[in-house]
Amino acid sequence: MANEVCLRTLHLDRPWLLSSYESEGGYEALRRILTEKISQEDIIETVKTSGLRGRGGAGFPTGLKWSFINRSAPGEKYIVCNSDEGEPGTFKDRDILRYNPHALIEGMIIAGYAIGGTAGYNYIRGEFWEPYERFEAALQEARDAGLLGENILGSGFSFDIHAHLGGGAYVCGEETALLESIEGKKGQPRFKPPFPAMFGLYGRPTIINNTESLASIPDIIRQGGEWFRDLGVENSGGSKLFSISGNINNPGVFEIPMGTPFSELLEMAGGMKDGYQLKAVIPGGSSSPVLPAEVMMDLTMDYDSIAKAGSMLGSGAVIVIDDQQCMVKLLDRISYFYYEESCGQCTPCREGTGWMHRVIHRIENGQGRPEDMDLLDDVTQRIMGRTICALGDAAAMPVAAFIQHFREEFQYHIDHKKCMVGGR
Ligand code: L3W
Ligand code: SF4
Repeated sequence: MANEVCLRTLHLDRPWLLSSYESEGGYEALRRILTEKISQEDIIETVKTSGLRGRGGAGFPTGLKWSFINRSAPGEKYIVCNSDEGEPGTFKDRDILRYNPHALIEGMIIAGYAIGGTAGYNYIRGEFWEPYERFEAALQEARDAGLLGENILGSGFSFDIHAHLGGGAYVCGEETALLESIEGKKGQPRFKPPFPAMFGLYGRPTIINNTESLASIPDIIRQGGEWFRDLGVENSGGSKLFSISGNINNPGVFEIPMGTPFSELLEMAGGMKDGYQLKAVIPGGSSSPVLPAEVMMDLTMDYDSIAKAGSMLGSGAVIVIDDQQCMVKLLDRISYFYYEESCGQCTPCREGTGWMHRVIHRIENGQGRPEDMDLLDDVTQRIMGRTICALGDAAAMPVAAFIQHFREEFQYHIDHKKCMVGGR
């Protein structure tokens, strides 16, 4: 379909095969680059024009990131793909690996060519057995067809890709922890700067992009930067995968143009389940601030619209919450996740995630104390902006937002030792 980029082979029988991908224009971009000897500058410029922003959560402009690499520096330079999809609510990248792995492979080869790279690594979440096997099989198909490895299509350009199964920790999705993990070390984030573009894998210049970002590259080159940019809206180019879950009839992954109204996405997902009313939405994965229904229903699904409302588009993981849900119980679950996944390297995150979880858990269990709301406010302030990686903020932001928008539910739990919502 016209607007589909990452999922464009999905209508085919066995969409993951090389033959399926090639029937939809696959590897045309790479062939054109190598036969017409398109310059690295031109490729990076096209990616900049496309307005593609990093699909892993931060939304950093992809073309700009590629331009940070010193391409003329001698020695190894790497492309690393982050397929360690672990944010609660996010389940889009695994579908690219399962159903369109060649788009990612072609995107990684083009990225490697554009930065003068010598090899690529795809760090795949440890639990993703089926996606890992699909990706490995696709790598072999590409090698057998002369599209990957030594002297690609006789062009003189050589580039191979290695798949690496992750170690099972959420924090390994943080780009520098991921590099440590590939290097065989404990997956703990590094201080930044230096950014990976200067000091990355094995200390070499490295570009790390999300699976969806890299899988979008072939179509951007094939159909043009303007074509991709114009699918979306200002400051949010292209179409985007949204994984939508929660109290809806038809949870799943939808590829839609940036700027699509949230109300349309909700309709595509079958609307609210069992006739209950929409109460709140977490728009970009569990770390993004929750928004009340009345705010969310007026928003469009793009970076600026969600940011102006005080949240983040993040990785496009939309969690829909109906009016039967207890926000205290939900936050209890979310805060436990970040407490469990903190790597323990810095004190505000290691201690603060435990404090937040214990306080929320006792409120949920009818043992809240009158001072607990102030205590939670205080702890979130002491974490945000004071940690090595974004996990600290990711843990604190939901707590601050749940309290900001649903304070009365927390207060009711403390005052009455029970929930004000019926629950199911
Ligand atoms: C060179 C500079 N490079 C920035 C690069 C940097 C990175 C990218 C963005 O966090 C977010 C987080 C989660 N020279 C540079 C530079 N870069 N300045 O640009 O950097 P940053 O630090 O803004 O973000 P990050 O560390 O990549 C990611 C949020 O995403 N999130 C996470 C979702 C998790 C998943 C998942 O499990 N798949 O998506 C959701 O919202 O909270 O804010 O490459 O090196 N001057
Ligand atoms: Fe580790 Fe948390 Fe510090 Fe990140 S913020 S380095 S996860 S302790």
